[in-house]
Amino acid sequence: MKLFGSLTSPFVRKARILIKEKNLPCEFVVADPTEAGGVVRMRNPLWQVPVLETDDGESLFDSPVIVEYLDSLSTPALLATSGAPRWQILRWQALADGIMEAVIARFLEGRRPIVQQSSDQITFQEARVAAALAFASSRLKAEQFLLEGRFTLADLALAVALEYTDFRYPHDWRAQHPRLAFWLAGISVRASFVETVPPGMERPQRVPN
Ligand SMILES: N[C@@H](CCC(=O)N[C@@H](CS)C(=O)NCC(=O)O)C(=O)O
Repeated sequence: MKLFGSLTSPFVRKARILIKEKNLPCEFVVADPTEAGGVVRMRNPLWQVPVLETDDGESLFDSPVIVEYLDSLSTPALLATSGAPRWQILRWQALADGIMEAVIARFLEGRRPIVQQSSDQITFQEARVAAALAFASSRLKAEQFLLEGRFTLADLALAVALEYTDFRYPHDWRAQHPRLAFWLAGISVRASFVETVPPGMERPQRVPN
């Protein structure tokens, strides 16, 4: 198997962390989704990373499909296969993916020439991130993991989203959500997280007072 992706994409990082957590035989290949005629565009008509090449040559996208496929290859599952835990884990992943999308949208807007930037768009994306972090904070229990008393895809996805927020939208969300910050610190020390830190991302990032 081969996983194609960039070093900075949080969606790719979800899959990379899952591969490490489960010690799966999958090669990571750095690939540029903007390259015309490149492997990403050949394998994913949405021109996005991550893309997974399975052992039978099939291409899988997008990241929720890839992580579920990879998770199905060995036990223990990081995504419960049925019942309430499954929907809860999938909702955590949806929340995390939504945070990543909002952070990316804000970041890309901020990279447009100043005269073309929409401050409304930036404010809107920041408000979405704030609402999502408040939701996450309100659902957090005083436990090491989000649910099931063990590390699941929910912990994986939300921690990737929060670290990506630190990377591309550094602001002091920890002051408002100290329990979330404490929970993240416990997840971030896992080898799978340490080994997949994007280049240029220091951990933890804090806004100076
Ligand atoms: N819903 C997709 C989102 C993937 C995505 O947005 N990937 C970005 C990188 S973070 C991408 O490939 N963008 C295309 C580009 O940079 O040209 C998933 O979960 O895989």
